[in-house]
Amino acid sequence: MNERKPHHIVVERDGAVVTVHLHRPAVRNALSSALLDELLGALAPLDEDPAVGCFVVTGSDGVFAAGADIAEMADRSAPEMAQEDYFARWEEFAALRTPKIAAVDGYALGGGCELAMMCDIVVASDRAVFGQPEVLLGVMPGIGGTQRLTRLVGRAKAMDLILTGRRMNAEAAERAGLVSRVVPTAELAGEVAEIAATVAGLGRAAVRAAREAVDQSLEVGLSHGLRFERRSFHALFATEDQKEGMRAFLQKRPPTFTGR
Ligand code: CO8
Repeated sequence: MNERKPHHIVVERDGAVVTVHLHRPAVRNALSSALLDELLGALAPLDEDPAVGCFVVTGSDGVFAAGADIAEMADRSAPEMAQEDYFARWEEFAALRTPKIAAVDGYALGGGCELAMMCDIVVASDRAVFGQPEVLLGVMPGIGGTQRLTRLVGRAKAMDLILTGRRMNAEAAERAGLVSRVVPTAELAGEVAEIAATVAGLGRAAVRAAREAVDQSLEVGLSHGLRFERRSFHALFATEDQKEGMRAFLQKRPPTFTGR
């Protein structure tokens, strides 16, 4: 765990919502190993904190992230990359159970696009730009691009984007199913804060179980997925929030969720 104050990210907490700004403006927020260490160092403990209900990941200075750090990788050998299992730890970010919202303004290229896809909800500004340009560097996506993008937008669009390295604007990304909402740039932070506050105000167990079940749909066949969903649904009847949510509805009052 990184004990030093992070300097590649800025972390802010507003009640139950934790926002991480990627902050390496000189290199367009390139995702280095040090940045990943800081991100996991900040978020992993908060993932266990019952008072935290949503993470927001965003960029800074009009850029989300221009991908993995090319300078860090350029001179590595294949054995070094394999030995280190370079960037395997990004899966630890994907596996955080707290819902994650990506607020994407500007470039989300390569690892930046892959990072957005590791989040549960992606909201983009109208000037956001997505792409997997790795082929232009003589490599290929390595943090989930060939897998997640294909599952999210289908083989035709994934192949087109990954084999040409072309960029896709926010509107096209929304049409393709990569992004759930596009808003004017000036409204991005406000819109995301509203979504994050909504998610964070709901029953923690229900929200976590629901996001896990949705992600199961990318992993397993329908009958297994349906069984997984049903078992998770049954288990929520062990929570006080289920009793509160349903009773509040019947008593025609707003629910007060406690996370228990
Ligand atoms: N890594 C390192 N440095 C970067 C990166 C990056 N990804 N992107 C930009 N920079 C640096 C530039 O080198 C430049 O540095 P300097 O000022 O010292 O010259 C500085 O940031 C500013 O960049 P530009 O002048 O290019 O800025 P522009 O605003 O003109 O352009 C772009 C912004 C369009 C984002 C442009 O910088 C760009 O195309 N960047 C590269 C995008 C890219 O190819 N991303 C893919 C990276 S590879 C990847 O993500 C694959 C992951 C696979 C990991 C596999 C692990 C197993």
